[in-house]
Amino acid sequence: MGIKKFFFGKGIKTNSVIKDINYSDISEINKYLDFEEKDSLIILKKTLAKDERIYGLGENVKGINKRGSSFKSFNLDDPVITEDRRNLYASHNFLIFSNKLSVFALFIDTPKVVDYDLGFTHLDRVEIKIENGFDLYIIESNDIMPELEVTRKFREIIGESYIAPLFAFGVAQSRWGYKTKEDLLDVINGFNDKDLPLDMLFFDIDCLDEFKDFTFNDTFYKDGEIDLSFFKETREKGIHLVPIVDAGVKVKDGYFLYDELIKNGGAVKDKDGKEFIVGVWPGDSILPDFLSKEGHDIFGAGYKKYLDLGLDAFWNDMNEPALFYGKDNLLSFGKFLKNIDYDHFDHHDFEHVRDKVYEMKNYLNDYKSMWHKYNLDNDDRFVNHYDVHNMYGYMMARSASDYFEKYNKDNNLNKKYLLFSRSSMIGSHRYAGIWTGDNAAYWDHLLLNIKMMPSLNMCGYLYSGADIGGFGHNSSPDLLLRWMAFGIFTPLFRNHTCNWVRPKDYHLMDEIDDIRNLLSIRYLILPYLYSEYIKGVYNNTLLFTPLSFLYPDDERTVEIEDELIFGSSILLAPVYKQNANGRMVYLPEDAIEVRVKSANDYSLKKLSKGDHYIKVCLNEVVFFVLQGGIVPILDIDYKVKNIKALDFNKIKFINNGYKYNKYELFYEYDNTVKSKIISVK
Ligand code: MIG
Repeated sequence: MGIKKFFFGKGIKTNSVIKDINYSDISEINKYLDFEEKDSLIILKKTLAKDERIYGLGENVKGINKRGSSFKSFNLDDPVITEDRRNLYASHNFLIFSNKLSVFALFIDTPKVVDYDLGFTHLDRVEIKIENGFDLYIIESNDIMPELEVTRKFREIIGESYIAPLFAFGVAQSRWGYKTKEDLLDVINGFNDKDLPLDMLFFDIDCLDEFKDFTFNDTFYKDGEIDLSFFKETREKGIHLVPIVDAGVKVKDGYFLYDELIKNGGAVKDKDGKEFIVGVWPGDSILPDFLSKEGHDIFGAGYKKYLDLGLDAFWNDMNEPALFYGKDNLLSFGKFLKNIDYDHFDHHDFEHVRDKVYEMKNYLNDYKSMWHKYNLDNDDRFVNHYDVHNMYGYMMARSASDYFEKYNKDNNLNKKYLLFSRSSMIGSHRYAGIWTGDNAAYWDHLLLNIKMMPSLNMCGYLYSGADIGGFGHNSSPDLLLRWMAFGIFTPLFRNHTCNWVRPKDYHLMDEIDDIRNLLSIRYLILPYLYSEYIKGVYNNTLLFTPLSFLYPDDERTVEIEDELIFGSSILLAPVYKQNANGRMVYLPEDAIEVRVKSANDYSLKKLSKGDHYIKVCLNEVVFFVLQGGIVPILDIDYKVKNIKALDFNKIKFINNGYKYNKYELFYEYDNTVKSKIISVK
């Protein structure tokens, strides 16, 4: 099988890997790595060859090749995503070392902190520090495409990736700032007036009642009852409403979720067994203990409120978990403020206050003061939060997913649900997709989105995407259009914006014709996208593959990080620079350039292997179909007369063997939907 597992002390059960593999003798590790034990740490060491590249690590900044940087696994809510950030919202401890003579992959199976120095301190040296108590997997390959092979083997042992329903590949509009039912109706009507298609409309925390999970504020009520007609009519228009579900649960007697969690001991506790109170959006809150059977069951069942209304799509937020404050810490800060001698308030006092305020958020000592009862398919066992930190969002997704299964069973349904999360750890890829958190309206973050996709795929996250146009900061129309032109290819294609920046909802933009045409291109590519996605899930392949993985003999491809192979037949080379009218594209083989202006306006052109300057207007999408490639496109007469532009029921995806083969497609249309095929012989 080419997979070896090594024991480094009894760790915490993560269920990241679902295949049983016997331990190898520790001496066998020397072929790949040196290691040293120091205090409570294991330090893995490796010398890097001159040509060695390091791939993987899922959700992180920097390139596809991670060499030369340092990273850390510790899920963190921090929206300031700069080049030097070492950890984002997720921890994906899978990495590939690749040089001419050897390729192997590592997976460090732990929910604890991992510290990576990948040629950062010394250009040719790797040091990985891991808290003792974990399993280490080493995966080898002798294949001619070794990076793909080790990824495939890894994905085989961590289990099949989450499969999102077809509608989750539609057009998604979101903004933090929609507050009322009327706000949502404005968006729906706005899209309708502008002839824009809309498949999913997200709502954020302000639509909830006091930021409480599984509630609505009173604008969603009519005569004291929830306004069922609103939900019914939205669904009849083909729009799926997608509520946010935060991790923190408001402390409030009489709130069903709070009461149930308290009554059954399903919340995270302090060392004395009392609920640990934190501050998040609802103010004082408890954190469900998703590692406990009680927390898992109670929180999962909370979704019933939404499922009963016919809702079938959700996003999980604040599940690193994010802490604005720990209550005890806040109170002692209050005391400290009270005792200040304000008549002699000097710069020391000022700095003290400033630092205190700053460190209150996501305070390490708070994480270390929280306790879980890990009794979910495990021995009844109390574990400190710090030791399981990176599992929190993963287990939140599992609690929802397990409940969806139960709900289906109880109600004799066979529904697929959309679920994606901000925080994640390998294992959660079986239950949910992810989005990449609070990016900003930076051109650099568009490039980061492009580079991050293959790394996410390697770690099992196929249903994923970034906030199109950027979440934070004011976006500009050109950035939005360029970002859309890439986002059209990502499974989650969601325009989402922060509440205190200028709105960029599609229907509010002046460039409405361009936006409409770009959205239609999403539908044009959708059968291909979904087919390739399903193939990726069943074959453990990538939806976005670095060129170097597929053209190992072409030295040029090693340094190309702004082009990707999308599915098995398409090369993408998005424009990600402001004021650029196009870009240089390297084609590793002859290809057909497909230039698309809208779903029914495109042209084809033959191009030969090599470098080309490709012009791309702001309102078009250009992609390249490779040799032997076959790309089905929807041949729709794209006049969006009503808001439901595409009837997803008319596209059926068939299981035709799930064998990796460029020519196999996974869809079929009923005869009212026409399709065309672009193929390259
Ligand atoms: O502290 O719910 O990443 O998508 O709009 C911010 C409000 C909380 C962070 C999410 C973002 C969402 C926002 N949330």
